[in-house]
This record gives sequence, C-alpha cells and structure tokens, in this order.
Amino acid sequence: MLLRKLSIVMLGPAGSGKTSLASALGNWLEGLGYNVAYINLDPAVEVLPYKPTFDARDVVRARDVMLKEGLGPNGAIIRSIDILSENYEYLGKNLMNINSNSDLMIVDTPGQLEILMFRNSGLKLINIIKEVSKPVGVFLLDPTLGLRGNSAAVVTLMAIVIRLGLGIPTLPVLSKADLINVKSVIYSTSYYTEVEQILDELRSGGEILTDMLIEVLNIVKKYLRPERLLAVSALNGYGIEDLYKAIHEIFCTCGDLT
Ligand SMILES: Nc1nc2c(ncn2[C@@H]2O[C@H](COP(=O)(O)OP(=O)(O)OP(=O)(O)O)[C@@H](O)[C@H]2O)c(=O)[nH]1
Ligand SMILES: [Mg+2]
Repeated sequence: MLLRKLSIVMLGPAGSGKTSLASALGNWLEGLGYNVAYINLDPAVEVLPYKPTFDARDVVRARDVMLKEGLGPNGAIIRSIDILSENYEYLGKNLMNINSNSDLMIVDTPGQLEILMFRNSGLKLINIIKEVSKPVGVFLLDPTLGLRGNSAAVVTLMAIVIRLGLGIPTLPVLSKADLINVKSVIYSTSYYTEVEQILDELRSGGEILTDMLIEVLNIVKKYLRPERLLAVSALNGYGIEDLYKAIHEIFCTCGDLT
C-alpha cells in the first residue's frame, strides 16, 4: 500500500515568496533531521536557493519555449505548464519514487497561481501531487504590496477559494514578516476584530452585494483560527515553527494513509 506522506505546496501570486519559503522551511526541517525532497514545478525560474530533487526544467524550460514558439513570457509559462502536464506519467513515476525515498516533499509552484487554479493542465499537476502525497497548501500573501484593514479576511477567503479550486486544504499566511511595517500590522491586528470592523462598514454601506458579503464573512468568522494570521519570514525564520505546527495539525486531521 502506498504511504502518502505530507507534501507542502507553496502557492501565491508572483513574487510572494514561495521559492524563498520553500528553501527556508526545507532547511529548518532538515535541521530537525527530516529527509526533505524539493519539487520545483516552475519552468520559468532561473536560480533556485535549494537543490531540487525534481526539477520541471528537466522537462521544459519557459525560456526555450519563448524562443522556439515565439511566445511572450506569460504565454511561454502557460505553454510550459501544458507540456509539463502532458508528461504526467513521467512526473508521477518520479514523484512516487521521491515520495518513498523522503520524509516529505516541498512543492514550489509558478508565480501564476491562475494557471494552477483555472487551467486543466495546472489542475493535472496538482492531481499528480495528490496521487502520490497528502498535500497541504500554504497560500502566501506579500504584505509589502499594501496591508489594508481587510487583508486577513481577504487572504482567508483566498485560501478558501484555493481549497475549493484545487481541492487541497490551504493555510493563509503572510510572507516577509521580517519587514518592520509588516510586523507592526501583525502585532496590532486581531483577525477577529478586523472582520468585525469590515462587517460594521458593510452594514452601514448599502451596496447591492452587502447581504451576501455579510453572510460570507460571518462564515469566515466562524472558522477563523483564534490566533493572529500566520506570518513567516524566509529571511530570519520568524514564524516557521508555528507554520509547520499548523501544517501538521491539518495533515494529522486529514490522516496519512490511503
Ligand atoms: N524581506 C524579505 N524578503 C523576502 C522574503 N521572502 C522572499 N523575499 C523576497 O521577495 C522576492 C520574491 O521572492 P521569491 O521567493 O522568488 O518569490 P516567489 O513567489 O517564488 O516568486 P515567483 O516564483 O517569481 O512568483 C525576492 O526578492 C526575495 O528576496 C522574506 O521573508 N523577507
Ligand atoms: Mg518562485
């Protein structure tokens, strides 16, 4: 019987810190004695901070596709993911082997989250990961892009959308927590009061979709973790242990045997 071990899938918009966190979390786990496998599913990356155990670029490189097929950068990535997914047997065989020879996998994904979410080829890749392991997603949001009063609710809702779209449990996490402005927001914001504030604003607003939003947010509130939003730094290791605990909690709840 196949023992499906944990895989941690880094998800998030371009530049949110997926690759850096894959490396930092992997290093931390290796420090604890785990045999970590690094799976790079990004055919466009040039330099990786970790040594990939499986590298999508051995199948296809976005740069080559750009030159050969005369595509722009986004078109080339989309085409590369299609090519990668056409090689699903090769991927499945390799990942199966890697799964049996390691304790857990860390999966790094391309910047374009929408390719994974909305294209069959992206979903096919996620399905391969699901066949060989028990994935837990980490949805990273880069708070340097501008944290607003509704960021916790938005990032939580995004994680729920990913859970629905990809079919894997996904944790909402803020990246780059070493940055001063990020820290101040993390420490001053309570998830719960934040959602309460948005609800208050909505109630006084009168938009057409207000009633629906209020219902959605009430559900979000019901399932919010009681603590603050998870925040991590790949740079100084802040929050990595808490993140791993949260991942493990989800993994254990889901069970580890097929
Ligand atoms: N200060 C700080 N910067 C970070 C951290 N993590 C990543 N960065 C920076 O953010 C930028 C993007 O990081 P990546 O790890 O490449 O992000 P990514 O999501 O893999 O990017 P794509 O794969 O291109 O979508 C780089 O300049 C990193 O140095 C962090 O924890 N703290
Ligand atoms: Mg990356």
